[in-house]
Amino acid sequence: MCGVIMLKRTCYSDKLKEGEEVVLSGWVHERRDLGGIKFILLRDREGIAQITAPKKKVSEEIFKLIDSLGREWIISVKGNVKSSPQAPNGLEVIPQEIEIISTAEPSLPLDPSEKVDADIDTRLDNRFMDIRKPKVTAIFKIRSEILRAAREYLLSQAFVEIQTPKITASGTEGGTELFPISYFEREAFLAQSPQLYKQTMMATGMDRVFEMAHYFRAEESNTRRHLSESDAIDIEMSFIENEEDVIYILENLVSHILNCVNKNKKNELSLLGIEVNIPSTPFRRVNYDQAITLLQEGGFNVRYGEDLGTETEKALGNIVKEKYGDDLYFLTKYPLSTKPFYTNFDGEIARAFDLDYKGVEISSGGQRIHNVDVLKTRIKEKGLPVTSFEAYLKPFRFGMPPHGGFGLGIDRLLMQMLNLENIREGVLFPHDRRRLEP
Ligand code: AMO
Repeated sequence: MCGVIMLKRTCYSDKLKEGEEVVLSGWVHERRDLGGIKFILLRDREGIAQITAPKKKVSEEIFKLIDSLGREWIISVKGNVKSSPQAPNGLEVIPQEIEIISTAEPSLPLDPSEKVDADIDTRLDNRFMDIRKPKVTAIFKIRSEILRAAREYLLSQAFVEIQTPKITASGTEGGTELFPISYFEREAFLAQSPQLYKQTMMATGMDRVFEMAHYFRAEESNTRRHLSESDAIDIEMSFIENEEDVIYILENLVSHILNCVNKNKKNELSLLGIEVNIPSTPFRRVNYDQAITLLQEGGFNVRYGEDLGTETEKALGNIVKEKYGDDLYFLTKYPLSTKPFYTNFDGEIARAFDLDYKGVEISSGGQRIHNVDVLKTRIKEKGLPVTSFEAYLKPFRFGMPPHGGFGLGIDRLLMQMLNLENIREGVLFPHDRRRLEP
């Protein structure tokens, strides 16, 4: 009868123990027929198990049923675990019962056994099947560990997890990359970042907050590191002396994340052939002037006052790696003109920073302006309408402590940690200018 499972899974494929009776459930990864002996490679979330059916040891019914199985059918297998030096992990299952749970059409949209490569568009068009590949599953298990480790660290530092609206009345990060939506009789926007809300939280006395945030940005260009929807770990903290207090949290957060991934996701890293270099803290600081000098000395045509573009960032990453051996470094003391209106400053220098990982910006943050008059002036100087920031400005009039924070892009951190060619590889269902489905 449809929907009733007779054999209930007892364990995943990585938990087999010799002599035990088990039920495994998963996808038919491969099937081999050597005449007197048949094999099924059964894949589940944790790996691949070999089901071995010697004609002499299994029932005739099972021996025949194996012939009918197609690739990517879902089956459950009840059987005994035996040692077998040729099998994965040295163990195999001799089947007593096999239940067919679901069939699959014979012509697969891509090859989940990873023998035939597919281009990124084919992979993303068929993401449900792409994620069946053990290496792709490994990426998302590592992603989950990043989030777990981040929460662990931030909670240990007295941060409180919050959630803020994703439909907003105004932009925060420059106004050019907003998605307008129709909101009853008014125009509204999808949130580019929790920036204004997390700052508002500093006026509530909550002191230290973080959000696993979702950003919406109408990125015009179709690059390997930009998405229309992305995720970030956003924090905001009060009573700071300057941006160094924020940098301290960020470097220790990233260091904790890398350590946890290294310790807790060994199998996934080894499947992907990745070794994560654990940086020592404090991370290197490269100030903006030094960065420009290093780039100019390296023959790059950059001028003081410019924000660094993708190519110059990458070049700087190579220079820093070569000169100092560092993958992770802060870029500090940017010219104020390159930073958003809420950034605090000393003269023309912003109290802001970026964190770069192997030549890609993975985070930016800084100390914010907490004086309401200065803030209004900066909004005007940036050519933004003060009227649309009234709700944001109000808390600044009734007791706002000095504060700062950062946004750490999870997709970019994962991409750089695992040397992924494209940010989309580390996102379940990436959306960009061209892609809205799946
Ligand atoms: P920023 O705009 O630099 O700063 O964003 C912070 C980090 O988020 C990631 N990121 C993205 N990742 C993929 N695709 C995108 N389109 C995208 N946009 C941003 C990057 C980036 O470093 N409010 C500030 C943060 C703060 O100061 O607290 C902000 O949003 O890794």
